[in-house]
Amino acid sequence: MVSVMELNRLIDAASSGDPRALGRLCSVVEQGDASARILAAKLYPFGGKAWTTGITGAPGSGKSTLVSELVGDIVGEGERAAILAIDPSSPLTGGAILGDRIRMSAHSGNSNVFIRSLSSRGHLGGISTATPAMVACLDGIGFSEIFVETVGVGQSEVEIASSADTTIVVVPAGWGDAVQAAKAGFLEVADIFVVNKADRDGADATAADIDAMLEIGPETPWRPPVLLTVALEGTGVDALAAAVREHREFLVASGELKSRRRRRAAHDLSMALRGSIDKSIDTDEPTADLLDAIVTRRTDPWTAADRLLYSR
Ligand SMILES: Nc1nc2c(ncn2[C@@H]2O[C@H](COP(=O)(O)OP(=O)(O)OP(=O)(O)O)[C@@H](O)[C@H]2O)c(=O)[nH]1
Ligand SMILES: [Mg+2]
Repeated sequence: MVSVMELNRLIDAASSGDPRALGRLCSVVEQGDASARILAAKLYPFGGKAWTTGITGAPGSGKSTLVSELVGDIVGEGERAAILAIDPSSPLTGGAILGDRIRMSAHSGNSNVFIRSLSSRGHLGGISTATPAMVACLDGIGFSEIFVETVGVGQSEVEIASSADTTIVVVPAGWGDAVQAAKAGFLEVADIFVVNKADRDGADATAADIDAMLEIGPETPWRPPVLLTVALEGTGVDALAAAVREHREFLVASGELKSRRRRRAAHDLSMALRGSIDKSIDTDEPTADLLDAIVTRRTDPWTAADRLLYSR
């Protein structure tokens, strides 16, 4: 437990740019105990201003390299950006490697970029349960741009889309299997497609493949652009930054942002509910009685769930 006084001190320090205080706040969020609740209640009213960009794609497709380039192009003068890397392929060094890249990247004011890696800890979606809370915390502290990088496996791309305003799907050049893409669910979630490693063979063919898939898909008010980049050299990153801005303008002008944010509220509420329920099943006395009742068939799990939910 972190005392309320200490939380207040950390919030003040983090708001004025102290990265160590911010790191400690993130640890509080990650632990998810009573202090995390207090912190969320304090910061949530100040949020809602940050733009959250999700970057997903196959392992090694160049997501981190791309983000480190993109951050410099998107973040304006005096603004602060945060990068959350969920399950980087190397849990211990992933954040550090990304940090080195950011420092190396010529145009990013590194003191304005905060980087944190997060573990999904076996959560089904592949995205950390702490992610929405972490985004809310950074938003409330005053970060104007938040990037969430996650490896696209199974359901994680769907999850990231629920947490982001703009979702970028990164596909490496030469990745030609259209059916695979459709299966992976990338098509549904992408606001912007990036074919990275365009210095390699097959980039145009991959882009054409994606274009063809979009063509046969349902007509939507926003047609995801398919962009080519060489993240390693920063090529095409300015066009990507422009596309993110354009998508943002589209969401605002069409009113789609409101419905997206509402969907996100529903998603976050559902995650919070599930989190609370899981915790109460682990720890609560009344639940122990219910479990006995289920095992001895005096009740069934569904009736017990209703009782648990509606008796509070
Ligand atoms: N040839 C080439 N290599 C690239 C390009 N972009 C990134 N790479 C390389 O691809 C490798 C993976 O890059 P990362 O940025 O770590 O990829 P990632 O998608 O973040 O990887 P994970 O987080 O492990 O899934 C690194 O060795 C990069 O240097 C590019 O445009 N061209
Ligand atoms: Mg990465």
